[in-house]
Amino acid sequence: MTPKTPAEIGGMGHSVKRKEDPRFIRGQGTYVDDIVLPDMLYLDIVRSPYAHATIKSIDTSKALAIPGVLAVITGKDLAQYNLHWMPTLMSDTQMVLPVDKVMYQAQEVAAVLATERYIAADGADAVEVDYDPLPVVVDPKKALLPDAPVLRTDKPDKKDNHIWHWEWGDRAATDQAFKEAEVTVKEDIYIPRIHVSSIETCGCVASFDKVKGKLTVWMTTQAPHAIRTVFALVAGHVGLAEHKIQIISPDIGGGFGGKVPVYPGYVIAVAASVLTGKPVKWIEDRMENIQADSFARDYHITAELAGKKDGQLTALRIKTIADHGYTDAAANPSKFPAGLFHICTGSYDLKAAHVEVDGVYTNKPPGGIAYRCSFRVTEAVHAIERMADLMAHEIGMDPAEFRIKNFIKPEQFPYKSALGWEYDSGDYAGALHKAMEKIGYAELKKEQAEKRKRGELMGIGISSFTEIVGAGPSKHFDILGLKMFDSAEIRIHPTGKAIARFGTKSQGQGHETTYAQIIAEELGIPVDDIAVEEGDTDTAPYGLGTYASRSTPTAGAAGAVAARKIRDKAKKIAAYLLEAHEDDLEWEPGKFFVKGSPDRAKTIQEISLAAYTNHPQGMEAGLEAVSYYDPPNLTYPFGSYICVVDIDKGTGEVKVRRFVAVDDCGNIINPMIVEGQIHGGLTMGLGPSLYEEIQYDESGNILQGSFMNYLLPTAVETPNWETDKTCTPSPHHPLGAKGVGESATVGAPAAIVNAVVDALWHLGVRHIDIPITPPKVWKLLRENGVTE
Ligand code: MCN
Ligand code: CUM
Repeated sequence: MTPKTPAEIGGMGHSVKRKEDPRFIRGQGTYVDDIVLPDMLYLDIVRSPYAHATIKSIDTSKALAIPGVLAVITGKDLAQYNLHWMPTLMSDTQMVLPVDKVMYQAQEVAAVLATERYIAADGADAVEVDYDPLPVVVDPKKALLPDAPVLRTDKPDKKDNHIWHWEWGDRAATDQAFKEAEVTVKEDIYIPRIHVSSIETCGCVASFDKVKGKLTVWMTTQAPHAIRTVFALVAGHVGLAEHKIQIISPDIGGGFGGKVPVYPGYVIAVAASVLTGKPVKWIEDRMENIQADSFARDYHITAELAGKKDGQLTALRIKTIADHGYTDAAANPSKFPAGLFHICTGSYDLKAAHVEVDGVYTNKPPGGIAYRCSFRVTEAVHAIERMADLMAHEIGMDPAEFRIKNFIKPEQFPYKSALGWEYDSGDYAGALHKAMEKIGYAELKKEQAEKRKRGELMGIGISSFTEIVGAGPSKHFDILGLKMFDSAEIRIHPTGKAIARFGTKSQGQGHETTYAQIIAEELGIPVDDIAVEEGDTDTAPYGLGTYASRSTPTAGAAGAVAARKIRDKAKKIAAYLLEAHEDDLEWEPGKFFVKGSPDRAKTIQEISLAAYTNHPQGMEAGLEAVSYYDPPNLTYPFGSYICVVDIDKGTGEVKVRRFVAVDDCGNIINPMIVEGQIHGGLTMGLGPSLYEEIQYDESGNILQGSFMNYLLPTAVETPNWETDKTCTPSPHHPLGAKGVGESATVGAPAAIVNAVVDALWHLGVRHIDIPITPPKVWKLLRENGVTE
């Protein structure tokens, strides 16, 4: 797309350098832990060594004897104010601090308040808790057995560990299609628990001003307004009304979905500040972050695909057990307990589909956050892209040809999927062809055939994913009743400079730059003249926050709509100044001019000044607008990824030799930022594919509780990503843009697994669960006599 604005204005399509970077690269960002207030106290948390145990007693005397320790807060203290439990995003309940039992290892048990951070930590070590261990349930399938101990004894009516059953689609039509199928394939696919490892851990500074009765909380949250409302609803009975609560998300060092939930530490810090009248800081350390914060995925999927011998797919059937840990704290739109998992028909034109998911309690920390994926889409994409590959291999058809045969065709858009989604636009074959050309697919196939003769293990894997982002149309999507719109508010100052505030909150995505570009595009005001703010609930308009790659589809659209309202008013002012009729004016970036006489023009800066100094009589002064944008549909970005792997026969190590990613997110605001999003996203797709997994032993002990064994890819493991794009605008978004922040993380794992299985198919290998670690592959090679 050629930009419509010149580089000095920097509207859409310009790779404007990020306005936020000068402060970040100089170490001048303001993160929560940078906030220091006078008389600030520090909180540290006592955590449970047991995954399931009764608390017999808590002895705080030794802790309280330490000079500087001011208080030890327990569940019983919070229970006096009915703050020992809190609601989760899925209307379940979660302990802030336990009164009688703990439900997972590293759960919060008590909190120590002290004058200094290290004194608080010493205090936490000195708290003595007497536990009585209870039987532990870690396997969700065992949790469903009739003799399994019931975990949620706090719910008097709960007689098992089953949380909910959810199903979608046409069961009868799907069963019928399977009966009539010429070929079917079936596979168990486990998508393990993983952990968001943002550079900055979670934390807050809570400051309650007893005189003003106002609570200010700086916190690492992706959704400040929603948090404010939830705080007001939960703590209204202790006098915290919504206008007396200010949530500020300052700079955030990565969110990736892990900073959507409310963690107990936030609530305890707020309670401590309200009780003491002093500011209280709580910052997780790295181990607490990895062991106790909410986790992603943990989906036990059984998928079946039906089709004809010629490769035509007909139907998909999926059953899933979702391990939620001890509470359902998943970050999903309220009406969808399994998120948008029913995007699992993917990029294919299927006649019928049916999907079932059962949520289960186990003795683990809460699961169900999204790990750079809008609500279970990675799980869905992984399932369909694995199954498509399995089917192609099964019938002996090239996986690329197989996909092209089954893709939804460009002329079928808007396309209604078998599970009810209306895909907005796409050209799936276009993206796959581009990827095949870029990687040299045909030559790679030849190379693979030759290598196979020599006994070398090389695989080629494709993933042609469809993402679903931008929740959302508020008729379907809400979180605890809050409709999922988003907002923008723009004010133009008399000198033609602007401030714009949004209801979302960047965690590294570059909104200060890209939102300014959207306004520059619409009003012709240079990017440098537009200040963008987010994350302060006292100043920003109400919005639902940044996750699910929704900022561009929702708040970005709101920015364009608000800017257009301003342009409409600017046109009236220009007509007045130019003594012309409005209908005779034309717009080009940055000015209105009289049709046919380009010299008779007024720049947006001149118009801005006139809005405060010389506006028409009867018109309100000023130049500003607000938009609360409720998207008519979601956006459906897509892409085709091709991965080439070589497998070391001696060690089982998988090496990603090449990875080509062709993405399509419609019209692009900032190509450099989008490329950065894709690079980061691909690396976050690589991690879980080859390295990352959180496991528990039978007693509920976490096995990957630190970066010693929870492995993240570094620059050494990360291949050279080769990226490219196609552009299929969204027909309903004001700028034709789709979200992109999560596409690569969602799409990449299946390409990697498909490549590994492709390398090993001739040995009889049909599937490998991620992460594909060297021991897993080595075992397969050994079983097949390839290695000793
Ligand atoms: N963009 C663009 N043109 C498009 C689409 C997007 O220029 N057609 C730009 C946007 O303007 C924005 C960025 O790309 O600057 C991402 O936009 P979008 O896809 O709308 O996603 P969000 O801004 O809502 O970001 C959320 C998404 C999610 S959900 C996760 S998880 C994730 C991700 O972004 N977390 C991140 N990328 C991240 N990047 C960083 N650095 N840190 C995180 O925590
Ligand atoms: Cu999906 S993790 Mo992001 O939605 O913040």
